[in-house]
Amino acid sequence: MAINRERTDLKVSRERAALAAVHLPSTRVDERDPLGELRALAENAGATVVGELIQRRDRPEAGTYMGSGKLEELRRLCEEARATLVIFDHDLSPAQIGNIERRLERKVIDRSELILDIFAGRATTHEAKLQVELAQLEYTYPRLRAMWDHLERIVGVGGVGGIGTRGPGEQQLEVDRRLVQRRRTRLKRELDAIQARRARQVRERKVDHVLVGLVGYTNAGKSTLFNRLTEGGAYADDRVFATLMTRTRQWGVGAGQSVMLSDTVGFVRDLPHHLVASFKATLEETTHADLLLVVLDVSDPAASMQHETVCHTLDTIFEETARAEARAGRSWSPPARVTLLNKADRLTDNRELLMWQSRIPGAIPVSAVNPNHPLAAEGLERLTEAVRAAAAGPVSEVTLRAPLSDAKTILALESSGEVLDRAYENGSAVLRLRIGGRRLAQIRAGGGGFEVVEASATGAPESAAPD
Ligand SMILES: Nc1nc2c(ncn2[C@@H]2O[C@H](COP(=O)(O)OP(=O)(O)OP(=O)(O)O)[C@@H](O)[C@H]2O)c(=O)[nH]1
Ligand SMILES: [Mg+2]
Repeated sequence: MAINRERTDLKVSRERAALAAVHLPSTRVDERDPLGELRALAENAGATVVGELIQRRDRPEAGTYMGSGKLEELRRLCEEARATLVIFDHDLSPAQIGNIERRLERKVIDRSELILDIFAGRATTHEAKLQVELAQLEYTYPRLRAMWDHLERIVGVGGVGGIGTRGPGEQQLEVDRRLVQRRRTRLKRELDAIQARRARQVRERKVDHVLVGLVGYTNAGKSTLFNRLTEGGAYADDRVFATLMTRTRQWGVGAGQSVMLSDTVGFVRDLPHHLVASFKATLEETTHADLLLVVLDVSDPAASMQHETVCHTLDTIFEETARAEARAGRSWSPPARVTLLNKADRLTDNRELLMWQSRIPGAIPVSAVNPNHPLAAEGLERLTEAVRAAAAGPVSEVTLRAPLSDAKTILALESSGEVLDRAYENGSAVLRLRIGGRRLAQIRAGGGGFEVVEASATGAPESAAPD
């Protein structure tokens, strides 16, 4: 990409960073450690945090967000701590960044730029890299003009000199703008193709698989749970955003049933809307899921805020999906949710768990690293049980006839449902069963040759009918 200027080099690694925040009355943070999340993000991006400063205000200062006296204090702090970079815990307009940089005489980035930098460092697949590049372009592009004005004033234009109203900066801006537009169009087209392919794959997979998604705040323990449940190899690490792309693996939930479990990218507070859009493909599978496991780190002091962020983001995505599906004339209903109270092993007693369970009915305490911990005991069994029930679909009573020669089908039927009656006639087994509709459809899709003799008064399970 041929856009080269200092402001677009927003790499955070190896910088000495000072953290700054303005807290407005509406700001929601963990009071015990208000800069904890930003610190974790900065460190994950590779910076060394050398100083922190917070200002409380009723409203932001128009030009600089932070008040002028506090900015002076921040400048002194940066000098003493030899900070090379200042990271603000909220988003700033390009003009505000320009003004603050001039006051502090060092590079200033905002929360979105930091998150983009982390995403860029973690993206490993082709799709993830394209998404990051697109998100960076979309965030940077509207800022170009303001950045150029700013740069011309503080550094001149890279050796060319920036005098006059239509200086080289202005021409360069035009070139950049066209380059950015063209690149953006190309990226979008390529991503659309990848996403259409993915949507097709998801629909195909859905025919004979139950899809279960792990979602939750970054660092909640999704990948650790994913690994434990699937014995798969997803990357788990104490770094935020360790997982940038969805991974899917088969998870055997007992009684001959399995579901497809997906690990997803973690949520963060205040993810800017265009970023949500850019990363929606990563969350796309969650809208097709039959069931979502919402993983919550109950040992985190900010658990409440994290839970709200996750629920709010999911609701937003699902509202958009519902509208889009309705426009396309397809019927769609959002996946059911089960909340997992993870890292229960870190709690000292069950008071917090009880609080969460009264707040979220059906929430299950678990521990991904220590499943037998007393506060999480049997959590994973309860989870597996709940998933198996959801996977089997609504239970009803049916009478089925299957040839005795098809032992595999008979075994699958008997182990998946509750046998109420069993009879043998003319080389066939006639079974009266209570069984989940989806499970029945699955056995049929797996080649099971049986015929439905009689369905209960509520009718045959709908999804048992061949598609
Ligand atoms: N004590 C304890 N630590 C856990 C538990 N589950 C996960 N962890 C730790 O929490 C950290 C984050 O776990 P991950 O599984 O990478 O979290 P994630 O939700 O996948 O994070 P992102 O991919 O960044 O969204 C790791 O250091 C895990 O070892 C748990 O039940 N108990
Ligand atoms: Mg992960």
